[in-house]
Amino acid sequence: MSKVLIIGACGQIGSELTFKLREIHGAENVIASDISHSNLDIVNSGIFEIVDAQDYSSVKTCVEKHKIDTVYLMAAMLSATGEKYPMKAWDLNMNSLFHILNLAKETLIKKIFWPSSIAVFGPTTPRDNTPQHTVMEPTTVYGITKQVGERWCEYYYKKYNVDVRSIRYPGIISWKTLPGGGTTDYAVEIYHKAILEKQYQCFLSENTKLPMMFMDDAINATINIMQAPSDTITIRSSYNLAAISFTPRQIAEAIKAHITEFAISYAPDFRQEIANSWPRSINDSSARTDWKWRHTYDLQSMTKEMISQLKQKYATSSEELS
Ligand code: AKB
Repeated sequence: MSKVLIIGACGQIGSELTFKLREIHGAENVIASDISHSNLDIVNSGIFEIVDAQDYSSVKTCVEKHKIDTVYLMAAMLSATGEKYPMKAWDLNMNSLFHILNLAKETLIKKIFWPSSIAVFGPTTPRDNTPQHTVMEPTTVYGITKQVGERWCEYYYKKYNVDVRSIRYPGIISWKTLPGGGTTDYAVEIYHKAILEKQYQCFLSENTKLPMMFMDDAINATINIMQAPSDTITIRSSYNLAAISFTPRQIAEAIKAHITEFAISYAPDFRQEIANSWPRSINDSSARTDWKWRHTYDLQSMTKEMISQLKQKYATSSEELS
């Protein structure tokens, strides 16, 4: 039976991944960890450890204590926060990856999932139907760490036979846990504000098109690539992954179909430049061929689900979006 550790389990993707992995492997075989108890749903619903992803001995102690063989490294500083704290982003994103790669090199763990991002691409990359292999000159610190991380993943696979698997996540949209510090965060905030205030001021301009995905699809992709036989994983840097692409204006229109009074306004800030440097749509044919990736949600079905889940959530809690 596999013993799984999720590092960064309190975050937006880490929390939903933890719930799914507990379903698959059994709660007793899945250890959630983070640097603090910031998500009580995760902390109180299974085994939880405080782990500092930047501290090798903290990670190693947890791996040894629970006889972990598989690690999902979900801790990272995202694009917008990374521009405010460049060195912190570099340290967190790179140190945490090296610790896990080295634990696998030393055969303490067998398998790694490490997320990359569409942020590996930059302004010189073809922006539509962006190929798997293309020009990559990222201009954000986050994008640089993800691009460098991809190179190291491939290096450890080729040189030390480390079984590391990765996908380049687009913006991920979910209703359970808020994202923190990304450029695509607007596409989550907009739903909360639509329900609470019937209006939203977007920090990107109305026609800024970016690749996005509903959380359920992102979790399925993550589980699928980890369950795929090793010889089907032909890319050991990171796979392009796509579902939908839309602009702030298009998501606002989709919301208006459910909340007719909803109004959007635009006040682009420093995140606009980041978004302008990223692809508008992604070619993910390698993932679709190699490990049979398929997405389920489009903009309309995702919007329906987001609105219905958030309406229930706010009806039963006093939670408010800060
Ligand atoms: C971000 O906006 O920084 C992230 C990402 C696309 O990786 N959501």
